[in-house]
Amino acid sequence: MLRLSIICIVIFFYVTIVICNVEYIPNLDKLGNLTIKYGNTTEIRFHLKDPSNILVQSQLDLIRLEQIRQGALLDQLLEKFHQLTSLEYQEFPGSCAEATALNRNSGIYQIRIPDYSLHPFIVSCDEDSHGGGWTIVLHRQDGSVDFFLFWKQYKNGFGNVKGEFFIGLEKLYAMTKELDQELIIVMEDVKGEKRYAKYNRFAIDSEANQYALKVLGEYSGDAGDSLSAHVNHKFTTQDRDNDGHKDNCAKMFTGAWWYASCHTSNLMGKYNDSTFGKGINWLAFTTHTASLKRVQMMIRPKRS
Ligand SMILES: [Ca+2]
Repeated sequence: MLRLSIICIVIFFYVTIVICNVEYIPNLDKLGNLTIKYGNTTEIRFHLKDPSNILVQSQLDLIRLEQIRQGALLDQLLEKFHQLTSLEYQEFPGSCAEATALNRNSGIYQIRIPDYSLHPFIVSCDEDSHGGGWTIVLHRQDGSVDFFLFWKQYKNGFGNVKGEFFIGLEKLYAMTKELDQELIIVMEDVKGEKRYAKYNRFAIDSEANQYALKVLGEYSGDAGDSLSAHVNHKFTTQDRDNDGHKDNCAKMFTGAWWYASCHTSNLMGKYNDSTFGKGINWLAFTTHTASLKRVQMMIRPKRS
């Protein structure tokens, strides 16, 4: 119909122009406006209201709707992509028990504690002692790392995860806050005798409460209980005195610990020092005048 109208109009003007012998220039734009010029000055415009215009319009509307739908789909895909590539949505085990669940091998793993950070951190896992699944939080074995350090180091952790290290109070707080944990301390004295002390619950408080030793469960083992005397005591370092003694126990005994006034255990004491109370002591096993050759303090989510 549109074409027919255009043809009729063009024929009409062609005949008129041939008869009248004048020049013309016809032009049809996309909106259906037909413009015809006579010579240089006269111009006539037509708007072709044809049902086919409505058809074109509806087709344009469909295309626009499809563009909106595809735009929304693209937004969804982009959001999914950002999720998959952001740390927040990546999968990491939350403990050594999870990390080693399949291969059951001791070693270095990455775990993430969301309460601590979205970024994972590396830990040393022990699958060989007392049923495995242990995250090592403290390891002493050769005196290669100086443990007579300050609050900041004890808060953040220090040392070498493949050698001697302390995991850090902030991580320890997050780990023991997130899940009920049990604690084991495995020790070896200078003669090579091995003993352990196990507690069926363990949790420390936040920095606001000086990382106090908040929860310590029932003891079992063969090393004797030399930690219960420290329950409810805050952590003390040489630069942060939170203990019950008039002086600073960390300074007096070259370590850092949940000192009362002062200690029945001193696992951050000076390596290989047999001076009274200054070495790596576990009173019920070493007394105050012998230092452990090797000690590992480890936690794992409590098994029901
Ligand atoms: Ca004090």
